[in-house]
Amino acid sequence: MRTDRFQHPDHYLMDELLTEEHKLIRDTVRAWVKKELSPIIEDYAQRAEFPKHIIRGLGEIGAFGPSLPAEYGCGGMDQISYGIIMQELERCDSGIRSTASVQGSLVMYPIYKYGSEAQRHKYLPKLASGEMMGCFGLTEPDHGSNPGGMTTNFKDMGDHYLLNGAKMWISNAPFADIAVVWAKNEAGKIHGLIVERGMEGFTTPETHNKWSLRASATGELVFDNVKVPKENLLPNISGLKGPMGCLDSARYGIAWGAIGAAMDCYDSALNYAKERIQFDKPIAAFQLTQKKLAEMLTEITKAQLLTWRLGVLKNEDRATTPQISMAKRNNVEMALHVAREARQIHGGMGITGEYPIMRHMMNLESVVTYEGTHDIHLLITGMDITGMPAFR
Ligand code: TGC
Ligand code: FAD
Repeated sequence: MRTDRFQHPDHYLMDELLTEEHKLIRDTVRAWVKKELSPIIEDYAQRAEFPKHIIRGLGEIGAFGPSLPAEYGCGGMDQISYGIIMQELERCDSGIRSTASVQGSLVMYPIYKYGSEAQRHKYLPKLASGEMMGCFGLTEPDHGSNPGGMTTNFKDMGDHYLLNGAKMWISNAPFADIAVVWAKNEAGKIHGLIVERGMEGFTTPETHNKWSLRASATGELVFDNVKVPKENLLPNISGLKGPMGCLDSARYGIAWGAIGAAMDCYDSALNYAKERIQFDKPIAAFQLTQKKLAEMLTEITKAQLLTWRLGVLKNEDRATTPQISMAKRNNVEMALHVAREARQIHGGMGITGEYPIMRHMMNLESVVTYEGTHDIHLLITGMDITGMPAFR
């Protein structure tokens, strides 16, 4: 791996919209990434291994639940700071951003938003520091885009609940200490349960042979008559709006994160194009290379502006699900396109681990599918425009 000399493109002077605190957060996370992650990420991705030793460092830089309140050991930051942290992590690797966004938006957020005071105090400080890691179980083998059809279920046994079923494609599952699991009660109503590693009948087999998100651990959650204590039910939510509310927060983070991956591809392509000589000239001097670079920068800039405005609305608690969908969908597609163009500029070198391009491109093939596929987000926008759901 080459020395990480990343500099972000800022064609529309977006930095002027950031506060001094935002810039400090960005510089701190970027410096940490350059020192601790950039030198090792390619090797871990090639070996399809999550670098577990970085978890405490992620906690120290405030990557876990940055916008949750300080009284639970969290950062108490605004939503733009959260976005910036996700952007800096995904600039290095989508799998690392995944680990942080699952922990913050999909595990800590529901415990904070829907949990009891006792659950908040028990779990949030340890999750914020990385002493404890979590995962989020919504998707099932037969229910991905349609999570409302889930069959994982629990029965009230008087002094405990009995949980049965299986979840699939779960980020962080193989090493998580706890899982926030969405399951139906006997009345068919969806609830959230906190399942702890070590509970009898609970296993987390790892998913192997992924070509994407290789530096992130993915697995299943299998529940075979798991006795879950009653105090582990999230008391303040029922229905699909519980998990969907968490997804709004995670999808918002992905919208920022995808720009990070795109910026890294652009930065690498620009540097390569200036250095690579063909026909006695740097390839950056050819019009066709300039077209690629100019279009990459244009799309990144448009995504930066879209996401900035979304962050402002999120800070004001006014960002809607369709607005978040539009940004997630647009930015991930944009990043995939930028990665493909960057791969071409790098020629044959673009397929090697010497450059981050192929890793970003393969990662983004998961990002475009998880947290709602590209087409599901289009349908969410379509429903918003017309008032007519076209999901079924
Ligand atoms: P629908 O009838 O539209 O809604 C059912 C109930 O849910 C409410 N709701 C929301 N509430 C809050 N926020 C949202 N974003 C919400 N979306 C829906 C809705 O108001 C309703 O509430 P109520 O009280 O009226 O019952 O639901 P539907 O069954 O028609 O499905 C709609 C659809 C397809 C849009 C939705 O289910 C969907 O978005 N599907 C995609 C599934 C998805 O995104 N899965 C993600 C799994 S987690 C993951 O991928 C983590 S990857 C992490 C990483 O590594 O980074
Ligand atoms: P399907 O729902 O089967 O979709 C297949 C295709 O059909 C897609 O193109 C889709 O757009 C299309 N389609 C489906 N319904 C419609 C429709 N109504 N109209 C038009 N087209 C439609 N889930 C979790 O719960 N927790 C996690 O931590 C998690 N991490 C993940 C990590 C990775 C690496 C991956 C790949 C996935 C992860 N997921 C997780 C699951 C992810 O959210 C699902 O893969 C995603 O929601 C899509 O579900 P599916 O794969 O079953 O595809």
